Amino acid sequence: MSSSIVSTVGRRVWDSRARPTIEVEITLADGTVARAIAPAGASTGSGEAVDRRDGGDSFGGLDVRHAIASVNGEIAKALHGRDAHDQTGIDALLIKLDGTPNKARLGGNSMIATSMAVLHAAALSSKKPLWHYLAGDGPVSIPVPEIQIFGGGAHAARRVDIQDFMVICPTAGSFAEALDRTAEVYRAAGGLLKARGLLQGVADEGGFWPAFESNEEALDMLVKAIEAAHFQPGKDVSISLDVAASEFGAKGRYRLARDGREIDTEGMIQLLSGWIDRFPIISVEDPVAEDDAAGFKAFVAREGKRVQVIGDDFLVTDAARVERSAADKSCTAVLIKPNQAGTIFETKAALDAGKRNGFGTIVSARSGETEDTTIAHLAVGWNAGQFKVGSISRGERTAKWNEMLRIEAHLGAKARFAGDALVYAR
Ligand code: 2PG
Ligand code: MG
Repeated sequence: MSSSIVSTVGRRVWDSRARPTIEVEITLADGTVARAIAPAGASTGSGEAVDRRDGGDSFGGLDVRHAIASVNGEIAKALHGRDAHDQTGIDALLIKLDGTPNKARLGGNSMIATSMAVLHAAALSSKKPLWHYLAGDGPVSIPVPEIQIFGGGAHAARRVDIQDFMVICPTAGSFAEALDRTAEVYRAAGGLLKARGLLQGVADEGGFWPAFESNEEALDMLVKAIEAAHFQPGKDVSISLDVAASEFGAKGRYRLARDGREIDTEGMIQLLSGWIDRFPIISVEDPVAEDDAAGFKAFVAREGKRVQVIGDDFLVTDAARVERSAADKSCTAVLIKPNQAGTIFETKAALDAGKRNGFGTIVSARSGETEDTTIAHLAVGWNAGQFKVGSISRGERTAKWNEMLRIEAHLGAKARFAGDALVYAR
């Protein structure tokens, strides 16, 4: 068969934090060659597929030689002769081969790079762009981007507690226009920081380094930047937060180092509610820690009509967790990160579970990224409606935004911008 896999090769490449990661290259009988690279998180959920890292001295224990050996050994052997179009069968095979609940044996990193490379090979061999291969001839929408302006939390040495201060423009006419607005806000934010002597470079995902005295000062500054860019906060440009609360909270206690206090779940919810009152926030991710299901429920009950409530560390791109969360109303949206699940099949299952339950679905990059643009295609081909990649600077981020611009341009008049995916605009 022309689309059968004749070789699977793993190699070590580098991510945006100077850490080793895995690229997998698949060759098919028809000569198709396709590649994909595993990303890596920093604020990881405990339920995620785990990366296989070597430990020891080199690169702080983060080397991936063993995981690459698995790709070149048992994975290559198992995939040999398989039809690249049989994604479901190949992913099931990888899961079985690994045999652990959290993918620790082969490594989530080697598995997702392999799974994505197979998907690319199938699309290439069909001579279709990946998004088109996934969507078939059905209608597609271009997702609304949420884009970081200030990076904090684990991505900025915990300089502020909140991890992502982002803007989101559901009222833009197109993806391109949403990026235009964001770039103006980013530029204005840089100008304001410079004027105050606070410009100190960028954090892991390209957002400005948060040299603020409090979390609230960052929100204040974000609104000022939106205004300085001549946009109306809450109308042209709104705010989206990833609190990433598991990074500073557990067992119902939250330590806000920047604000110098420790609060309980109720205090955390009140703090966020106060911000939602005062700032044009329309989306909040991981408002409480991953072990605080009751806190998630309470937050949805209180704020679920005013803001989208996203589970990231809490749902870890896991279909069963999404179903549970829909049943107990603990989220209204799910972040979709392929490497949290470990295979494309499981990633899609989590997205489908979200859609079935009326959740918002946000395809997302990791804080450790590369030039790989697979997620841009997944976001369109799966009609996710929303897309999160970090900031609008640094090449590993712009690679994805720019790929989406190409897809939007290619679709021309058929490109429908999914602004209505965020019904919270207020
Ligand atoms: C997140 C991501 C991206 P990380 O928490 O949503 O911002 O971070 O990849 O470090 O988990
Ligand atoms: Mg997150």
